[in-house]
Amino acid sequence: MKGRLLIAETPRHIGETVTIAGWVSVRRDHGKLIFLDIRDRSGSVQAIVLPSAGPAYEAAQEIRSEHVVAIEGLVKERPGGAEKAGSALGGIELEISAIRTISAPAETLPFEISVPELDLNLDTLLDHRTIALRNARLQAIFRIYSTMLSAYAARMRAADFLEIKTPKLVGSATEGGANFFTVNYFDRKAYLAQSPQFYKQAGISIFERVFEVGSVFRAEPHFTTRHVNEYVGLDAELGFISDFSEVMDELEATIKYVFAEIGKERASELALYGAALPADVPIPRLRLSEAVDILRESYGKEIEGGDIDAEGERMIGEYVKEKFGSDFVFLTHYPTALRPFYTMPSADDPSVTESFDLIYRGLEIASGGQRIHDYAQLSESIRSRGMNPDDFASYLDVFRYGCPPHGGWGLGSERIVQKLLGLGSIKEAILYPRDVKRLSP
Ligand code: AMO
Repeated sequence: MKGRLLIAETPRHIGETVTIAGWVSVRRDHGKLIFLDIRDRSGSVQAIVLPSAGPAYEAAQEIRSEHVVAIEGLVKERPGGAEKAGSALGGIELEISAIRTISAPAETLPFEISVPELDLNLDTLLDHRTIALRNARLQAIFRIYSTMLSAYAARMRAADFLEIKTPKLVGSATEGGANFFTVNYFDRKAYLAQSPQFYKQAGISIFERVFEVGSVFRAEPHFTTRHVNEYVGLDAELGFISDFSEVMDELEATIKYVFAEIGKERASELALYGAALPADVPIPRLRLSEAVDILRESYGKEIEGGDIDAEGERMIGEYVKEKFGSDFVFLTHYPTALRPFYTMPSADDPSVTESFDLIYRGLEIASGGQRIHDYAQLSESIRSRGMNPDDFASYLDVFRYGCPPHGGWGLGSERIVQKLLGLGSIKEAILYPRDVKRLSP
C-alpha cells in the first residue's frame, strides 16, 4: 500500500502524521474516547480517536475487532510510555485524524483471537487454522520456523553444499516398507516420494555436496504427537567422507548454527513460549547397544527387537541431559536389519551399520549415515532383502559408473520447532498439517 508505514517504524516519527494499515485487535470505549489496538506484520500500537476528530470519530463508531483498517494519525509519546516501552504496544500511540475500513468481517470470528494464549483443543485450532493464526503467539511458531529454514540453507551454502530440488512424483518407493502413497499417473501408478534419498545420492555423484528442503510423504496410519503424513525434510548428502563421523560433525555444526540464529533473530518469539535454546555443548555419541544397556541398567527398561521405542528415546534424552548436560544425543550403529538397504554395514561387524539417529530432547529429529557406494555390494544388499536390482536400475546406474564414499542425513524440520517450543503435537508446528483424518484446510 502506497504511503503506508509499518507499525514498528512509528516510534521514529514522533510528532508526525503517518498512515498505518492493519487489523483491529481490540476496541475499547472509555467515556467518549475510543481506543483501538492495531496490529500489522511488524507489531502493534494503540490508536485513540477523540470526539474532536469529527468524521474520523463518526467512522470509528462502526469499527469492530478484526476489521481491516487504514488509519492516518499523529504519532505521540504515550503517557506513561517509558514503562510500557517494553510491552507489545510500545511507548507511543496514534491520535487518529482519519480512519477507513478496508475490509469488514461478514461475521464475528468463532473465537476471540487477541488473547495472550488461545485456549482451544487441537482439533478446533486446526479446523479454524487461518483464523487461529491471527493470534500473535501462534504466529511466533512460524516466524521461528522461517528463521530455521533460512539458517539451514545459509549454513549449508556456507559449507559449500549446492541446493537442489528433486521430484516428488517417483516410480519406485525409496525407503521401502509400506508407508508410501500411490497416485494415478496417466496410464500407470506413481508414488509420492518418501524421501529424496536416491536423488540426493545421485546429486553427490555430480556435485559432491548437495542439500534439499522439500516435502516428504509418508502413508503412516498412526495417530501420534510426532507423525504426520506430509512433512518438510531438511536433507543433505556429502561425498568423499572418510567415515560417518564426518556426517555427524557436519550435522552437529549445522544444528548449532540454526539454533544460534533462532536465538539471535527470534528472542521475543521464544520468550512467548518461555523457550530456552539447547545448551551449546558437544553432542555425545552413544552406540545403540550402549543405550540399550543404559535403559536396562538405569531405567529397568528391556528393549526388544533391537530398536528403542519413543519411551526409550525419552529416557535416553533424560540420561544425556543429566550426564552430559546435552539436549541432544547421537545414537549410532543401528542393526543392519533395521536400516534401509542403502545403509553401509560396519566393516568389523556387518550386523550393525555406519548409521545414526539424532535425538533432541527425547525425540528423534534426524536419521543418517554412510551409504553403500560400491555397485556390486549395493546390488547384493537389494537382493538380500528379497528385492530385484532391476527395479532400481536408474538408481544403480549412479554406482555402476563410479561414486565416491558418501553419507548424509534427513532432518525433520517440524520436530525441531516442536521440541524447541515444547509443543504438545508436531501438528502445531505445521501451518496446514495432514494426518489420517485431515486433508483440509
Ligand atoms: P527417516 O525415515 O528416519 O530417514 O526420516 C528422517 C527424519 O524425518 C522425520 N520424519 C517425520 N516427521 C514427521 N512425520 C513423519 N511421519 C516422519 N517420518 C520421518 C524425522 C526423521 O528423523 N532417507 C533417510 C534419511 C537419511 O538417511 O538421509 C530417511 O528418510 O525427524
